[in-house]
Amino acid sequence: MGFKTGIIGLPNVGKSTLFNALTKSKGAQAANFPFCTIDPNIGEVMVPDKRLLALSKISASKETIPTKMTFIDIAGLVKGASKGEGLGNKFLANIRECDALAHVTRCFEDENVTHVNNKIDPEADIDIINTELLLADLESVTRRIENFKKRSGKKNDEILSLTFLEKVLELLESGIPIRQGTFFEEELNMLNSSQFLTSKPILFICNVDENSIKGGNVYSEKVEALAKTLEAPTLNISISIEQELSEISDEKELKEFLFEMGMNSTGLEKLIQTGYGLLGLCTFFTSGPKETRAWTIPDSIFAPDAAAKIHTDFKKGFIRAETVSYTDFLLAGGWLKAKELGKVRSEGKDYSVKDGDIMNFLFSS
Ligand SMILES: Nc1nc2c(ncn2[C@@H]2O[C@H](COP(=O)(O)OP(=O)(O)O)[C@@H](O)[C@H]2O)c(=O)[nH]1
Ligand SMILES: [Mg+2]
Repeated sequence: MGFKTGIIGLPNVGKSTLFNALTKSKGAQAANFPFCTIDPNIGEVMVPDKRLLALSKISASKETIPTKMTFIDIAGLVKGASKGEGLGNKFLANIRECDALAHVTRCFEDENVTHVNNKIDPEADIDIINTELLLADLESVTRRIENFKKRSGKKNDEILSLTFLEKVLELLESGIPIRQGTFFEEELNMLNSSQFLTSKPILFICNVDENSIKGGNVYSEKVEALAKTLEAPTLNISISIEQELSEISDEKELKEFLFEMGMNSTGLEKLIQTGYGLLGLCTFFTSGPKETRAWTIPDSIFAPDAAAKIHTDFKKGFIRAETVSYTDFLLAGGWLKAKELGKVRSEGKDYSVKDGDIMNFLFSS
């Protein structure tokens, strides 16, 4: 499964419609009724990347395989979720499994679509959800601290230190999401294994009316200001337009539609780009006559770890990696010419992979 982004927000803000548009799946029910998505819906989306087709053409590959991102449509959180309101605990458990969160806020007016609190006020909406996530973390950290203290004196196999937990507690008690705390490297490792909700990277999606995709509107401006204080990026997307876009299969028609709407790219592309940046991800490629394929990895990991994405044996028996940059590969017109021109580097275990690298791993089995 690819990197998992959970779509969260209050009921009726457009989460399932967005999910459907993203995955073109009819699975998530889009209906004007809070709680229509009882079970989380999981969908995989191919990551659009223009470089992939160009490489595939050069290598005359039989197959072209994009990398994927996973989206999860999480049912609407309501006030009191941390206390089990609505389907509280279940929603929170679904959020816990995600790598990042896309928080959808309602920034469009439409009297036919009910707002759970009867007022379009995205700041208040965000506050409701943030509070629930903070409360859930607060409860979890308090429980962990209690357990920690109970066990003291006995065999201690805790991965998380008490100092770390108390630091987290202090942040949460001041109403600060964990992601905004400052942590030492050791603590960052603890953070990664602790599965708190407010430590996950988050971006805000302003679901705006179709006239506000470019410039935003009064509501999205408020979200943007609030997101700044939370150090999180925002995206203006018109989900109803995305729904229309998702039904167009002809590429030329899609381009014309985008042009008419004054858009440079679809919301999906914007979401994936921002998600990639937020999560610190990049893409490397493998390319040959059999297939050209894109692989998602965390930014600048070492070559053997990138190799492990393809197969664990590639990492175990890693010898070196023939590596060429995307531009050099393109200019040379393939592996052979790139080698002749001396553009193919032989990289070892300490090489940190760059976005766009084309790699051929040599390994002993
Ligand atoms: N006008 C308008 N309606 C929308 C938009 N996005 C979703 N809706 C409508 O809002 C209602 C709730 O949408 P849904 O995706 O089920 O919301 P969820 O509860 O957040 O999953 C449905 O009737 C949608 O058709 C939008 O961008 N504009
Ligand atoms: Mg829904």
